[in-house]
Amino acid sequence: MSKQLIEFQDHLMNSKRIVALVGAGLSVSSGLPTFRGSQGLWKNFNMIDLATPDAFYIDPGLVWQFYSWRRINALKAKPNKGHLALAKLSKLNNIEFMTITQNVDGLLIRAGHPKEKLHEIHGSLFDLRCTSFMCNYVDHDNFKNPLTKALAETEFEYDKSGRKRKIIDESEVNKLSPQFAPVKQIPEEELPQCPVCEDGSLLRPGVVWFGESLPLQMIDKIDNFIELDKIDLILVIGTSGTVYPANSYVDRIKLKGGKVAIFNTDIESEILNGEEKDTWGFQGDAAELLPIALKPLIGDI
Ligand code: BJW
Repeated sequence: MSKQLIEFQDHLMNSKRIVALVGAGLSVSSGLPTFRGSQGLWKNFNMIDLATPDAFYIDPGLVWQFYSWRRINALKAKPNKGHLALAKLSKLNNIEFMTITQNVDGLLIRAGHPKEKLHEIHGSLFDLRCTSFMCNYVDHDNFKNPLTKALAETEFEYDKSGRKRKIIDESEVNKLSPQFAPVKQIPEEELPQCPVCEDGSLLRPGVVWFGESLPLQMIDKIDNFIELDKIDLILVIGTSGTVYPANSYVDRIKLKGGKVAIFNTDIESEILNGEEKDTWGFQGDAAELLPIALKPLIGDI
């Protein structure tokens, strides 16, 4: 057992208040891609570019096909051992615990993580919201597939003449010519519509895009938990830490004397060498690392 793991587990056993901050890396071994880096591609598009209000405004049909594909993949995926380890940690009675997840895939809930200790700060793939400013219609936990007839078959490619071709392997996408039309055009009336608005406004995925506000009540709950008393430990799992406000929690907790444990396939060498104060780094697949690191508290998975 490494010196870092021994030190971490010693601190873990003595921690009374713990926060887990989760990102896309936790769901990689369940088969879901991350946003940044070589994995973050859907057909010919960069996933980050599609997860924006501008992209939806310009071409809601394209963005709905992207989210439809994500919904199908998330439903097909199974929670991995990392999700299960975290869910088990969240159910211990002798610690105060909260998970802040940036993931919208619902896998932690499906792993048995109690909803009241889980904060999905970027929303959920399975919530749909009305786009009308005047309407606050939200459809929670909608697992229907396809959402409309036009959104069926997001696994197909369409060429310029409208012929479809099934992609067998996602790696094929990179071999397509730049001219290849990657998705079909869908008129707005064939996309999910609000059942409440009389003019049938568009529904949109219930996720938080760049420049949009996070759910304020949820952010308040997180702030209260962090400010109430010192957090002994924050587990930073599979996130690049590039997005605010998620990335601010680590420094806030550290400033108040909390320690940090990072689980990621890509970790700076200073952290791995134990040169960063109050920070441990565990490099590899979070799904494999978490059950090992948390074992003294949660036992076997
Ligand atoms: C593994 C692994 C394995 C791989 N095991 N690890 C300047 C201009 C405009 C805006 C801003 C600005 N400066 C700051 C802002 C704010 C902006 C922001 O942060 N921008 C930065 C990019 C600069 N933030 C916002 O706009 C947010 N809103 C906001 O701040 O409103 C104000 C407000 C705050 C608080 C209260 C009220 C109001 C909104 C941000 C919304 C982000 N949305 C997205 C899309 C969500 C929907 C969807 O899923 O489609 O969220 S973008 C995308 O990034 C997604 C993710 O949740 C998020 C974080 O990504 P994550 O999870 O870290 O994934 P990756 O791919 O980046 O990293 C994966 C990691 O896993 C890597 O490190 C790998 O190494 C690792 N890994 N395999 C372990 N097996």
